[in-house]
Amino acid sequence: MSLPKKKLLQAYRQMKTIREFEERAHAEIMNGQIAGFTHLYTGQEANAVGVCEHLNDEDTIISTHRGHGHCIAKGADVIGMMKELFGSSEGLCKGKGGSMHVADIEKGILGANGIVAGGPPISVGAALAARIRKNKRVAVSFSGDGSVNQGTCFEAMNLAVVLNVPAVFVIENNYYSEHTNIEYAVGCDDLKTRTEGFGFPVFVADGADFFSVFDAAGKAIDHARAGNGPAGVFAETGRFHGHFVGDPQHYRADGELDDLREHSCCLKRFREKMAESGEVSQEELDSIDAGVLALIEQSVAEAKAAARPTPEQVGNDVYISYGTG
Ligand SMILES: Cc1ncc(C[n+]2csc(CCOP(=O)(O)OP(=O)(O)O)c2C)c(N)n1
Ligand SMILES: [Mg+2]
Repeated sequence: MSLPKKKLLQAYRQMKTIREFEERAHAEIMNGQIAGFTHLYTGQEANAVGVCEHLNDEDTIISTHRGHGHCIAKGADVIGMMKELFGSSEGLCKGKGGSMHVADIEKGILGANGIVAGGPPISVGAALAARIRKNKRVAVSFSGDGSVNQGTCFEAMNLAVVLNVPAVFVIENNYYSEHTNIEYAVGCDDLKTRTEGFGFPVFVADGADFFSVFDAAGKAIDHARAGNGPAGVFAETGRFHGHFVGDPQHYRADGELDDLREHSCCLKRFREKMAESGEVSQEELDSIDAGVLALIEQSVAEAKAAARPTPEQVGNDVYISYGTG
């Protein structure tokens, strides 16, 4: 598949930004600088970017507890996000969201979501709004292999077909729900066919390969945007950290993490493809790396210096007033 060079550079920059954001967030959490419960997306970057590169600001995404990557890929401001993780009142959600509730409505980011399979029903609502308004928007939900056993996921998929709405269900199979392997937790070993049983097409991707996800997501999103109803993307990928930061990961096989980082790294794969095709030089990618590292450094410096919420602000932006009229 050939893509304009600008698009290739953008895709690599986005994946690298997510990787460095996550690795730095990990370091800052371990240093005690970031409080709260955090789930890192490292290793799964190609999924978020391969999907979001097809979307515009008006399209919506709804994310998961592992949501930083989805938000960055959809265009969330990286400095605002780092401030949010640091609990600053200058953060994207004024410090009230934190890692698991980053949102930016202007960018179509309806929010990360701590409820497993809480996203798919919300995306069906957003897709229904798009269908009624005839605005050609699509509503994407990201969710994991653990979400596909939840009733809310089944109900959302069925309703999306019944209502014929432009919802795209992106399922990221990283083989684990918390510490439980998919082999144990999912009774059916063909999730693509099981999901297609709801009545919409599902496109399978190699979740460590940007081009594979971009291709599958393009087909699903085109299908939904054209008014043909929902579609799905099923991508297999590995997470390079534990379920949450601090997870000792005793459930992993010996060498599993090294193997993932060696053979399932989307950045390495992207570089290898570019070396083969010659479309982008390694030096150009090195220069993106340097720019991303500088941005992440700046985001942490600004987040550390940024204002913290005052006691007076505790109740602000918590409730919406609909007025009395
Ligand atoms: C409804 C609900 N049940 C249980 C949990 C606890 N929980 C948090 S993450 C998680 C596993 C999710 O696995 P998966 O959907 O595969 O996403 P991943 O963590 O692998 O990204 C569980 C069970 C929850 N947050 N919400
Ligand atoms: Mg999982």
